[in-house]
Amino acid sequence: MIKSAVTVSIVEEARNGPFVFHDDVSAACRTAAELGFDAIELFAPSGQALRSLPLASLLNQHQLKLAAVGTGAGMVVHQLHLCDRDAARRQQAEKFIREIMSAGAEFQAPAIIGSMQGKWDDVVDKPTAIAHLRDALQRLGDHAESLGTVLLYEPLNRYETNLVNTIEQGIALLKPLATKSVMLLADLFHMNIEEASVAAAIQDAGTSVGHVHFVDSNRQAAGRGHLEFGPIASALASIGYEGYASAEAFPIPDSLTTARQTIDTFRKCFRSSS
Ligand code: LER
Ligand code: MN
Repeated sequence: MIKSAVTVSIVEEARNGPFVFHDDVSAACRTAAELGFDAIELFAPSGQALRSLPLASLLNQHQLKLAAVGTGAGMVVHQLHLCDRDAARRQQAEKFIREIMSAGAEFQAPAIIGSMQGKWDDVVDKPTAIAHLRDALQRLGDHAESLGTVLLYEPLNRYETNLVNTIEQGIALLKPLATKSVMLLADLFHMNIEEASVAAAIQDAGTSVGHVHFVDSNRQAAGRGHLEFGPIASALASIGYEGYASAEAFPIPDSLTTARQTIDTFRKCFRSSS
């Protein structure tokens, strides 16, 4: 059965980012639980910052799981990424990701590689960038396996990366890897920009899909834009997806309305008997 999650960011530099709740993890957990979410997804400044939260007691108190942990603070705060021209910076990026992976794994939560994948440029050409990214994903995938989790790799729309924009390109990126521990994150907002058909792309990805960012065309709560969720829900059912549909959306008009609208649409999509 598909499970629901909602994002919480405690990254100051991402205050205007597409996260439903900001800053107060305790209040976010309380509201998420009251609305009936299964889990939260956390965007934190570092592995250390994750560890310094009273996460075990909050999750336990509210009967929530940790769906996933984001690594994008490495880029947003430190401008680190896996395709940097400087090998030492690439290593720092990988170390930053590993620390978040380890902190998340204590709660069986996978880490997400989104903006940390980086871009190609006039110094690092596209084949070199793809090679750097594949090498890093191989090592990080092995690390995820050793932690008993997976790593989630997220294709992003063309305005955020020039490396991998579609699910099909994501599958091609992961195909040569000698690990099954890297899975795709299907973000419906990015897919709405890049895919000919969001539902068909999910269908084609099949069992490669490990996580879903559940959001509408305008990056607001599912139900506030023009995505057709019926075919998307059917595609997820047909591939046997049983992971999280996690709300990564702007808190427009506010966090509570966004969370409430998300869980309403989630229930219509995944819990209605008709
Ligand atoms: C960035 O646009 C995004 O979708 C995040 O999930 C990546 O970390
Ligand atoms: Mn996303």
